[in-house]
Amino acid sequence: PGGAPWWTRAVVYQVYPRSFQDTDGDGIGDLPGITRRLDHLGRLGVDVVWLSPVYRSPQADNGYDISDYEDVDPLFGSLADLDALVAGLHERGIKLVMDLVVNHTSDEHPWFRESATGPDSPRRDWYWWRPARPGMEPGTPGAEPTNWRSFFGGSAWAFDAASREYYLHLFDPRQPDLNWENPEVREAVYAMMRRWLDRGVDGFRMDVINLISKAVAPDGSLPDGEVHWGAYGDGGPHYTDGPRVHEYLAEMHREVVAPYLAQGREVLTVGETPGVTVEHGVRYTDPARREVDMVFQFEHMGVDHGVTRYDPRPWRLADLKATLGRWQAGLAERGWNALYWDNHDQPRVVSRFGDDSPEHRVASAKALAVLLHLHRGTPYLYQGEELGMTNAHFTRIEQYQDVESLGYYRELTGRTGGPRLRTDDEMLAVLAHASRDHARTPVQWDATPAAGFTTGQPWLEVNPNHTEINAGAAWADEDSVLHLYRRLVALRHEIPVVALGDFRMLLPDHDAIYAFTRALDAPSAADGGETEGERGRRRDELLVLVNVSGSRQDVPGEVVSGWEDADVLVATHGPTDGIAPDDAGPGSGVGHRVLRPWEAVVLRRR
Ligand code: ISL
Repeated sequence: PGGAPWWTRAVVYQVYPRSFQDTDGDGIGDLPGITRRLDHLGRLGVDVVWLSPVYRSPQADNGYDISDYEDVDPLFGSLADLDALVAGLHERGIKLVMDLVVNHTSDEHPWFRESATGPDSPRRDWYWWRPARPGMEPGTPGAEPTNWRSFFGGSAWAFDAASREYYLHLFDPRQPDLNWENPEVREAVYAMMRRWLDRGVDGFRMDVINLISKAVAPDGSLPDGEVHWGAYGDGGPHYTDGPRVHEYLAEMHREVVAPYLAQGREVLTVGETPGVTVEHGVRYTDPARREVDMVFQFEHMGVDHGVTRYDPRPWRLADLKATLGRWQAGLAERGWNALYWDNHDQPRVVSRFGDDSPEHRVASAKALAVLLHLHRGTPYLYQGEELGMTNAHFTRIEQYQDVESLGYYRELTGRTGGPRLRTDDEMLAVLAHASRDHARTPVQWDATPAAGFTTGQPWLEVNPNHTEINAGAAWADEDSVLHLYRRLVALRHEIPVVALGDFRMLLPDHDAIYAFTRALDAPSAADGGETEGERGRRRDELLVLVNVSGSRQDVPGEVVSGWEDADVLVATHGPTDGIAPDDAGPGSGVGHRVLRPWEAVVLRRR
């Protein structure tokens, strides 16, 4: 364990600055707001903050459309505010990881502006400009170079009337894709990254980094995708984990990260990789390949919907186990998992896989916290998750702001010219499950009218449940979701088997109990004097039992047998009841076979 990288014992906290803490009353969170709340992060004990984009941006996608990589948007403050945040974090031993959004820029970035001046521009080739489909009139329906749908609905190509060519945008038309085939583009990105590391930041979360290599033919053409629904095709197979992506990431590591590591700097790299397979996940994160430290995969985010998140379906616990288990097994020998439930793109986990009713909200948030944080990998905690914040429960389309939600709303209700696949009401019901805005409502700090987030008008409505669910109340209550998260963070720091133990899934088909073990053969260097043979016998093991349901569950006897004398490391429903049988007194040490609704128990034996 001593030799494992520092980030195997770390917990990362994601800040979405727009919704974290406002200090200037404009209703939008800012950098001084984060600095003001450092005590919250310090008490929680997290090791790293990942900051969603604060660069200059027209904010078409809340900062994921960057017009200047070198500066802070005035909306969030200044470079001096960022330096002050870094200093404040470092004083507390917390690192800062910046969001790196380089699959695309904003259409207002000078690179794109220059590229768009015409086919002769020296930067034309920095982006993906293509003529209309052969034989079709440029700018007419169906004349796009390929049939690809963008991630936000509609075509992935935008027509430029001046040059009568199209440019590729996998996301919004205001987010043109950079052409990584061009070595000048890559050099410009690497130079920018070095400047941030020189400024003192500690690494990067790399936005959609597995989409940067497109399957371009030698003649420059791109292939059509299969049409599964609606008017557009799925280009995914032609740019997800594309032909040169591993080459690019190895180059980036060599050109940017390696020299800083060689100087003794601790740098963290995490790739965001939608659609990634286990096979590629291993390749991205195998330390020997020197690409990135870990990746966010999305399979477990897919168990409750069809092809898009706007096609919700009932989910089964067995599916969640199958996917998380496969990633645990697939990256056991080589590679490393990033673990998460929430981020700024996902609905709130307590509303999604838990139960956000007053009866079960706290218990189910805790159960899901224990479940995830006892897996092997580096856990990521998204702002508000530690409070058990819930979905927004909006009822009108006007309440939504998210560019993706509104894009799908328009496409699926037939407002973009294609078929009408859903009524407005159906679409509202879908958004109530799936919108990215659920994660983006302001952090609930206290019970005052704007939840302590702002003195002004919040950019997105504050959830009315902040009168009950807020940080002030949570810190004051030892039994809160927040205090459990604080405990889970500490366990990862203190107990090597939590960070590094092997993972084994139990009861893969059970539809209510999520159970697994962790095991580590720990060297006992500290007490010294032992022979190699004795060391090998020092096995530290955990049994994790989580009731992912609102009803009592009997734990099959074979699961708890042999754990009769184990210690209780975590018990969400009280210190002893977790293992004691119903008829025994506290601490009787007899294998417990019943889990109460949403109860989670972690046992340890050595
Ligand atoms: O959320 C997803 C699957 O559940 C995917 O749609 C994917 O993660 C997402 O669209 C990619 O996200 C990242 O890049 C986008 C930006 O809008 C997101 O906020 C960012 O996290 C474009 O930069």
